[in-house]
Formats: sequence, C-alpha cells, structure tokens
Amino acid sequence: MTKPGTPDLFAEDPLAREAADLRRLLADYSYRYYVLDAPVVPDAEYDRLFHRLKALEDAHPELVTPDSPTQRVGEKPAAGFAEVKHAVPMLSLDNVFSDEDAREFDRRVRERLGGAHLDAPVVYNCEPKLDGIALSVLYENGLFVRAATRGDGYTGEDITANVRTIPSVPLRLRGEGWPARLEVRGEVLMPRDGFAALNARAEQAGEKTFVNPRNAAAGSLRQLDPRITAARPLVLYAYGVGAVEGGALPGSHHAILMQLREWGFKVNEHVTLANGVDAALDYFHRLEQLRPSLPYEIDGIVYKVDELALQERLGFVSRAPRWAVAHKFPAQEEVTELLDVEFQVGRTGAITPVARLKPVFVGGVTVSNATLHNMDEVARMDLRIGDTVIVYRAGDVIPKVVGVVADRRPPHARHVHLPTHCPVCGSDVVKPEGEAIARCTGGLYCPAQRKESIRHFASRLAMNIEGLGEKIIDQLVEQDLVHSVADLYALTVPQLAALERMGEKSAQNLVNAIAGSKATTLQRFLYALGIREVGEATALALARHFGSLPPLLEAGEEQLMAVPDVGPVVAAAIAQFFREEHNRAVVQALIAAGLHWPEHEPAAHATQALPLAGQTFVLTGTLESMDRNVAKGHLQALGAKVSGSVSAKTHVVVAGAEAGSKLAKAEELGVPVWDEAQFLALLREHGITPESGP
Ligand code: 5U1
Repeated sequence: MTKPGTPDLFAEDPLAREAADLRRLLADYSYRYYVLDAPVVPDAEYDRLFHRLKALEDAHPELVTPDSPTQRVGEKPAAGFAEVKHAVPMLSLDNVFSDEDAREFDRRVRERLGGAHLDAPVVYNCEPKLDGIALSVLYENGLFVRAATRGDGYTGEDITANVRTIPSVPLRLRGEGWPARLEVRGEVLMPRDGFAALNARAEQAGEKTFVNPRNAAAGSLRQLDPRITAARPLVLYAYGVGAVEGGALPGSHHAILMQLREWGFKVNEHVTLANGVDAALDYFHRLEQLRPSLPYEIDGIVYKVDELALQERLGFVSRAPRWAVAHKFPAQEEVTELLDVEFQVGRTGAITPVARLKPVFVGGVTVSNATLHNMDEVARMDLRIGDTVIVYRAGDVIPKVVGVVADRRPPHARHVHLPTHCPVCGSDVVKPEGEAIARCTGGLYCPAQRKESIRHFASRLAMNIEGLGEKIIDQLVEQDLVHSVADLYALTVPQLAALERMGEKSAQNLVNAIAGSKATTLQRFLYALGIREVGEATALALARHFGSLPPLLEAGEEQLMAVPDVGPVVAAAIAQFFREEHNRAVVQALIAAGLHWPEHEPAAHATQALPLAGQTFVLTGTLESMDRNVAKGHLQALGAKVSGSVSAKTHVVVAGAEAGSKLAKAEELGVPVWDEAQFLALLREHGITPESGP
C-alpha cells in the first residue's frame, strides 16, 4: 500500500495512472456530492467509476492507497454544524446491478453461514432503497434529543434543530418498552409532488431550482435556519437502529421495523419478508413495475438477512455489512455526449430545441434524442454542442436533458443559436420579449404546422379518425393533397390507395373513418381546431357555455372571460383565432363538408343549467347506433358526468351488447340499467337523434 500523497510511484505504469486518475476524480465528485450538495455527475456514473477502481485494486492490491475512496465511506462534514461521533458507525451498502449478482450475494451468505443454511432458503427482509439522505435520530427515555447526518460514517453533523421540524420524526415515542437510549436510522426524502411544488415556487420567484428530490432534501436538511427546513416537505422513513442501551429489541430486522412503527416512526409500506432469493427477486421486479407510480423516488431494493443472530455471524467488511446488499434498478440518469441541437416545429408553430445524443442506455431504453423544452432552458444550463450532458428518463416520460457536466466541456464546444428562420418553411422566427417560446410565423403555410394540426385534428379526443397515422399525414401534406384539415373530407379511395403503405381496403376504411367523424360534438370540434390554450376541458366549457358555434365565433374577450376557467390569456387566444380570416375559412369549409353536432340552449353557468347536471352515467358494452365516445360526448353536452366504473353513486348504466362486469355490478348495487333504446329516447327528448349526432 502506498502512502497518501506519495508522488507518482507508478507514473509509467498505465494501470497505476488510471487508478490515480480515478481516485482524484472520485474524491472530487464525492466532495461535491457530500460536502457541497452540488453533484456534477449522476450516481450511476459515480458507481461505475468506483467499481472500475475497485476492480483495479482487487486485481492489483499494490495499487491501494489509504486515501482511496474504496477505503472509507464518505467525506468531511461541511462547516457550520457541530460534529457528532456515531457510537455505532453508519456504514454503507454494497451494490449489485443484476439478478445474477443478487443470486451470487445469496450464495455467499449461505456459504458463510454453512451447515443447514447451505441448501435452505435464507429469509430476507426486502425494502425499497429510498433515494434520500441517511439520518440518525437519538431518543433518551423516549424523547428526541439529537439528529445527525451520516457524514463520513463515523462523524456526522448535528442537525437536531432542523430535524425537529420534520413532522414524521416523533418528538416523543409512542407506546412503551423502548430502550433508555435508542438511536433510529432512516432516510429523509422529499416526495415528488412536494419537490415539484417547491421548484415551481422557486422558478416563479426567479430562484435556483433543485435538480432532483434527493438534492432538494439534502439542501433542506443542511439549512442553517431551521425555519427554512420547516417549510420544506420532508419525510423520514426509519429502516434500522444504531446504538441501543438500557433495553432490548426483537431478534429479527423485520420485527424491529414493526416495533419502530409501533413507537411512532414511518416505516415504508412495501417492507416485506422473502423466503429465499427467488422470492426476493420477485419482489424486486414487482417494485420495479411500481416504481414510476410511487410518490417518492427509489433507486433499488435492499435485501437484509432478517435474523439478527445470522447477521452477527456474517459480520462486516471494511465499508459494508456482509448480511445486506442494495440491488439497484437501471439508472434513470446517465451521461452522454450532445452531438447536435435541432429544432422541431409544433402545431402552433412553437420551435422546440431537441438534443441529438450519442445513444445511451437510460431508464431501461436506448435514448438518442431528448427534449430541451425551450431556449431559456438551453441558456439556463449553458448548454453547448459537444458537452457531456446528463439525461433523465423515468417510466414512460420523454427523455430530457437536465444538466451539463461543465468540467468535461471540450475546447471545441459550440454555442446553440435559435434559428432566425423556420427550419421547415423558411418563414421568420419570432420570440416575443419575456416569452420562453419561439415561433415560426408561417402558420398553415408551414408544412410542419400543417402536419401537426392534422395529427391533432385526427387524434382520439378530437375527431378520433382511426387509421390517419403520422406516415399518411406526412405523405398527404408532402404531396399537397391536404392543405387544411377540411381537405381531409374530400379525399377519395384512389387518392389514398396510391399512397405508400396503403392498400385499397385500408384506403376505403380510412375514407369511411373520415366520413364517420362528421357526426361529432361541439366540444370535440372546438378541441380539434387546435386553438392555442384550448384543451379538452376548455373546449367542453366553451361548448356548454355557448351551446352552438355562431355566438362563439363572434364573442369578444369580455364575453369569453365569462366562461368558467377562461382567463385573459385563454380568451385572447380564442378571440385571436376566430379573428383570423383563414381560420374562419377552415371552420366554414368543415361545416360545408358536413361536420355537425347537436346544439343546445346556451347555459350561462354551465352544468347547473343543463338537463343532466349532477347525474353520473356509465356506458358499457357495444352500442349499435353510435361509437361509445360519441355517446359520451352527447351525455357530457347534456351536463352528465360519464364515469368509467359503477358505484352506488351511479345514476344510470347504459348497457349495449355484450355488457360484462359493469352490468353485473350495477345489478348487484341496484343501479338502474338502460338498454340502447331507452338511451336513444333520452337523447331524442333533448333534440339529439343518431342522425343529428351519429
Ligand atoms: N431501506 C434501507 N436503506 N438502507 C440504506 N435500508 C438500509 N440499510 C442501510 C443503508 C445504508 O444500511 C444498513 C444495512 C447498514
């Protein structure tokens, strides 16, 4: 082993050089992460470098130095808080990254225990590895007396005043039987919704935002002013104990957690026992599925040998227990190179910068493009082409670039410039002062905007034209067959059959689907027009308020603001849309093409004045006379709420052919069930017939 700071003994040995470089890099990353709370690379990158160094040192023990990050657990505490010496060191966990390595861990455990354990399953306590900050909280005679960070595992920081403000930290233990001195350990985290709200507030106030909930939790705990911590949504989950004196605890980890719950701690709701490694891996894969829907972030599963007597026999290696391991999920953050920035044009002309990336495996898929949102984001991150960037992808969300690793910027990195002209149609690009979004001024002259507006028009919640996909829309616009959405209704079977990937039969189906979409609702029609700021809910509010199209076409901003939930921005966007001659022409052309919808008396205050206001309907089975979505639209237009499930609060279930479990549930609960004829009679009563609607 060489001494720390020993000058390059292995200068000419490439492995020694690599190990020295890794030590320096890891020490720097660790300092920024633990001391400054300002990480510069994702955890996955740190883990990878750490494992590379560990592998080098395992193969060449002469390369190990006492200052190697493999020889210790963390970094020095930051200045500003008193030191706390941990009576029982707060060590860390070894990681595994695959099922195979988890099985290998289990095999080692059984081999070490030997005897009957060799072939018998070991019972593991399985728990989510919460992505927060490790914390020690000390209780004397049941009263909270001190809280400390993990620090380097041996010495942490005294953050008692801050932790006292966290509502899930009991100030006095509940129940009875606690040891006179009890140190509980756990993870402090910030739930996703609290994190999003905190960042939204910071953004509004023009303050710095946090990169992720873990950072936000760390920053909140290390405030010198506890009032700031108090305003942050932090939660403590207990996952174990440290020092225990003057009393005894149960003999298994799981039982201890249940006991901590009794004493008033939050213990994760997914903690469970698994009999053997197969059951533990089943749990891992179940939680991996649940991960995106959990209200907080987790980055893996911790398996712990449950029986304390067995834990004792297994003992520790230098930095971690032999009886526990963290099985990590695939990383959600990764680093890669930004190859280029291109600009996409959306339906409303919004120009969005898109990152072209060197392909990288993140969140379980290979990602080569990621959104950059807008130029303000690009400026905020000081992003340059050639940079090493941090890419985030979780669940089904669109991958995004969340940061730049500034110290890896190559000398040739280039600034990103907003184009002055639209990359698709060449029209001027404008970015109004104070707005984040730049726009192409080409309107429907711009093929990109035309394609997007057709895509939106045909989408499920708009005109719901099945079979009108992206590839077909591209061809229709590029071959000049469709200039505006109204042209869709003049398309013929031979025209469509001549397109790539289209046969006679699919062309006929598409013509039928387009024709079928003519019978619609005012809400769908308004939504389909793609007016800026008008989503599905606003379209419904407008349809209910005005009842028919003509008064809406003429409405000024004042009148529009009388619609529930329509404010000045939305009112201005709607009025502006209908003032434009070419938009009015498209509306007229659509009506001339045969689009129609049931009209109603305008309702000054929406649902209250509508005939089915306050009533909940459920549609089930197949209706012969109309698509279920159209039926839903009719009911909503009459003020009813249409629900997807039957409960005692349901007023009517409309059952078409082959209705299944919802019909059975309605019968069980005694909810009135109507057949299609009764439903059509209701619509007719209110002036809607399958001919005037579908
Ligand atoms: N859930 C959980 N997280 N976590 C982290 N349990 C747990 N245990 C740990 C750590 C560092 O350490 C003990 C096994 C020593």
